[in-house]
Amino acid sequence: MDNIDITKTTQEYGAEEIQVLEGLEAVRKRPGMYIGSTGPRGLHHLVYEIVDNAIDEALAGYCDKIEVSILPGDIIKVTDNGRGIPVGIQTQTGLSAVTVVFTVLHAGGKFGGGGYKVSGGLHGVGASVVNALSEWLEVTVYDGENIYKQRFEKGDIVSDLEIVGKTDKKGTEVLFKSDPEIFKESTVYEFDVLETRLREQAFLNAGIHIELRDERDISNIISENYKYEGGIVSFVDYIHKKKSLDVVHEDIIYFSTNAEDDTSTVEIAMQYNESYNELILSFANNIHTTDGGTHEEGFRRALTRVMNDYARKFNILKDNDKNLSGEDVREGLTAIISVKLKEAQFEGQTKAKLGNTEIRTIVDKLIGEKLRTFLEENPSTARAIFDKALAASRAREAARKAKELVRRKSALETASLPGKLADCQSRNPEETEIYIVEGDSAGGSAKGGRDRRFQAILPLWGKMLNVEKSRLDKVYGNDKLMPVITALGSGLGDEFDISKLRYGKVIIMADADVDGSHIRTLLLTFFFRFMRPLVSEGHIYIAQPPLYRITKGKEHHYAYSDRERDEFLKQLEGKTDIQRYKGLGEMDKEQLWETTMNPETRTMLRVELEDAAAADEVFTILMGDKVEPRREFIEKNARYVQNLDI
Ligand code: TTJ
Repeated sequence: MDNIDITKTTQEYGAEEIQVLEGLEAVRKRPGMYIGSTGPRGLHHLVYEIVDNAIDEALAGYCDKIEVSILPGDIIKVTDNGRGIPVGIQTQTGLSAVTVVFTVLHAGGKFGGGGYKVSGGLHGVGASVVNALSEWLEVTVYDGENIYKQRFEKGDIVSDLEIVGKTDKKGTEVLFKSDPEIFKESTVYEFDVLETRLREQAFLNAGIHIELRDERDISNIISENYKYEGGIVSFVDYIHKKKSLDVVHEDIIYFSTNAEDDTSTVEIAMQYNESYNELILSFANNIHTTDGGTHEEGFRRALTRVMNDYARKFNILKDNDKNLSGEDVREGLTAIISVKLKEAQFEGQTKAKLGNTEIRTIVDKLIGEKLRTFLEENPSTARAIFDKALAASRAREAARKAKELVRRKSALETASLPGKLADCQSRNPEETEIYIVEGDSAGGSAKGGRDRRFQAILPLWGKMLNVEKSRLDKVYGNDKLMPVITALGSGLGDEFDISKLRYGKVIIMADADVDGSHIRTLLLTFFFRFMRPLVSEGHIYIAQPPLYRITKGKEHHYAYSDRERDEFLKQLEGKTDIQRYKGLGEMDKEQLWETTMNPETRTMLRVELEDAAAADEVFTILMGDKVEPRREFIEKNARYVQNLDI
């Protein structure tokens, strides 16, 4: 980020000349390489890239207010009250820093000034990428004297940086329109998506004021403000209030440290709630590290160690008691880990895992020293936390016994695979698939229609389990989930072992109705909580059965949405017959194969971790004990809940 590559810029340009910069051309050719996708995620990413620059200015101590507005036409405006991007001409390039920031890849970062640049979106690619992918972009700099302005189109300079007026203000304003030629799917911004991210940034950078405005409907301008003096402590509090979870102890525990050589800072906030779920959100340089990494590893390791040492020292665990497990001490824990470091290394396919090994030791040491002291100085809080962990430990022991009981029972019944499973012939997970099907009649069609060489069918029956209120011990022995667990073969929770997975693709096939979404939500929540690698490594799919069959004479078509149906109806003039499928059971085996199961012709949705997390959240709110949040959620999400109908 720090070295500005000027080799690809042309040294001279005139106001009228449209300049094509090689670097930015590459961005337009392969946008996905720079922003991940050209779908909605990439579209929103443009905003984060710009905002990150303003956050850096705030972290440097020169700006305390950032405003993000969605204007009519989905034009984005980002303003800060910082020093303003330097307007002076750089000797190396002969260009103003403003121009360099928007036209040279990986510019940004330092133009003198101390501190280190910490923020940067997932891809941390800089403002020039946003410029390249915008139909047009205008930057305005207020330097306390003059107002400077420059305009670009698709990354090309269309006007020089010019003085357009006088001012006594300081700051930077960027206005851009995402290019519909790049974002073919849509250039419409979603307020809620921006809100989540900007609020998160406000939590991670205590005291920064971010305002988000939606001015697209001028008769209904929406404005929200995010400013948290408490930083990540407020983040934990917000999560617990939003999910209306009761807390085990009132005080939110907070630790922070600065590395001796000043190359990194670590902050941790944590609090236990009465649920059975753990939520550890980790960040490196304000980027959500969804795949964890060294900061999370250090935290988990130290937490387990400190809790056990303390429990031994104060005789909470007796001599012949077993140690508390990692799962025990994290049950009901919400923790935010935020590290900021000079040279972050991001690893893995998605670059969402922190790799810096020194961070593991720093976090371990921080928790090792400060949590121990905290527990010793706050005995009543410690008591409450240990009661929770001991209850978790007992439940885990009960789960182990229940599991053994199930094992022994199934050993007696000789066949250990569930009775209703129609297994496939292949034993090679590279090619095998299991369809989890709700309902016996659909199960029948699926069994008849499948390719038995590599497709297995598991019909589900039995009572729905409320996973939200269940620990592992209830899952073992649940008649709806047990067949799924035994069929997949890869275990649960801490013992989950993906190498034992019997099918490479786990496909949920349910009706497009109320019961169908119920079972989908249940299964996704279950996989998310107890078999998370199955989700994160992309093994879970959702089958897409058609909604309609349209027949005209001997010709027939399947439509998977109302829009597709209407298109077919337009195409096929004359007398047509429409059949609406209310459920999978209405399709015969040939139809089910052709439309939904044949790998050559079917479409499936691959579930991403975010989808499963969303299902999990829906579950928490809708199945939890509290009435008020449930009502609120239903009012806010009426459309979604109509389909869900829990
Ligand atoms: C760099 O060091 C000298 C003084 O100015 C510093 C700087 O670049 N500040 C700065 C950049 N403040 N705000 C920005 C900025 C704001 C937005 C909204 C977008 C971009 C690309 C930069």
